[in-house]
Amino acid sequence: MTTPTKGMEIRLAKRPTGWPTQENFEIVEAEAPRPADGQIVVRNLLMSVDPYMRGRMNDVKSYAPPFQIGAPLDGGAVGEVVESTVDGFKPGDTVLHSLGWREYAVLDAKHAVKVDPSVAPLGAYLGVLGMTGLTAYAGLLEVVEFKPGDTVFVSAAAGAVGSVVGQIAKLKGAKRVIGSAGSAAKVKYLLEDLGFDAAFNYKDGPVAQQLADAAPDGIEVYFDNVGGDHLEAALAVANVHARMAICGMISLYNSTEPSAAPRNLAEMIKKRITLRGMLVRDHFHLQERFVSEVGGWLRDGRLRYQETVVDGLANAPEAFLGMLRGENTGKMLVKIA
Ligand code: NAP
Ligand code: FER
Repeated sequence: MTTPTKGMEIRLAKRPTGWPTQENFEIVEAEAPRPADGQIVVRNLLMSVDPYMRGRMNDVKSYAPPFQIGAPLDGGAVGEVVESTVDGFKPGDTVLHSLGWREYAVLDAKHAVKVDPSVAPLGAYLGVLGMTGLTAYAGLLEVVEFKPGDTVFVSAAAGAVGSVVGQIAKLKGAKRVIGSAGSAAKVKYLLEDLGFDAAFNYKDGPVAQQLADAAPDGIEVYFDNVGGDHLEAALAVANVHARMAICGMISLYNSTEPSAAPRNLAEMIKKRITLRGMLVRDHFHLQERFVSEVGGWLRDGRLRYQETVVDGLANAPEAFLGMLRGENTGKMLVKIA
């Protein structure tokens, strides 16, 4: 294929306050730069939309730099190499990289990882066998040091991270796995397809009451994807020496007011609870073990995953907003080509 000179890209048009809308994005046809020495040109096929991207729309210093107004957004993507100046990468190779939100990416080959589309479908490299899967694996095994016999509660349980957390906990001998999610269909999915022992729709009533009903003997582990009232409820039902992975707090990402909950952090003292914040980047040393173990469960059909795929780069903002609203089950992806 000849290298195109133009491609569509999604740029940040203006920064949101509260919930973002389509107005915060613009789709533009851009001139594709020529690859310099050491670079490759990639035709993107599939990209990820992730909760952390909401934080990057704000102009604040964090673990990832803010997106710049007038510049394309970026994030995980897989695509096909169409031009290469580098030994070891050739047209036709499939690569994982971090320049999504555009049709064509030009990047240093050292920032691309070759993946094999015959080993796993492309979406798996962005989800269950990629960043969100590793987050689940590392959070459960390294951050809260899961032990067989633990009762585990996970929030956003039908999402990319949560669905893997719950299944790994079951596979590794949890006494009981409890999930919360935002719809009856997701609750059914957790119970009937993913093997959770209990699940509830957090929109049906106070989380504290629903969790107390689902965890009559308390919990040893909470994997927090949501924060706020979910964290408060987990602290309330926690057993002595409970451990909590603070992975995400999506209930706060679009709020303009600080959250009132959790109002019961003093439970930490009474019960000697450990709360540990985590970033997946600190756990890349687990990559090989993770791919081997989770890959094995996938092959054996013991671990399942779902994806929600939105078609077309132009619909990427809508996919991102939909993910924030809970329209995904499993990993939310955008098919670019
Ligand atoms: P995801 O769970 O696949 O998608 C986000 C989900 O969050 C939505 O589907 C929605 O499901 C739920 N949600 C949205 N607003 C909510 C609210 N107010 N209360 C409760 N649930 C809400 O996304 P993911 O990529 O797997 O990420 C899950 C969490 O992990 C996020 O907090 C993310 O920031 C975090 N994360 C952290 C790391 C790290 O290194 N620390 C890495 C990856 C992800 P419902 O229908 O259930 O509401
Ligand atoms: C998320 C996805 C990734 C997130 C954090 C990360 C808190 C962190 C990645 C890293 O280690 O850089 O949704 O939310």
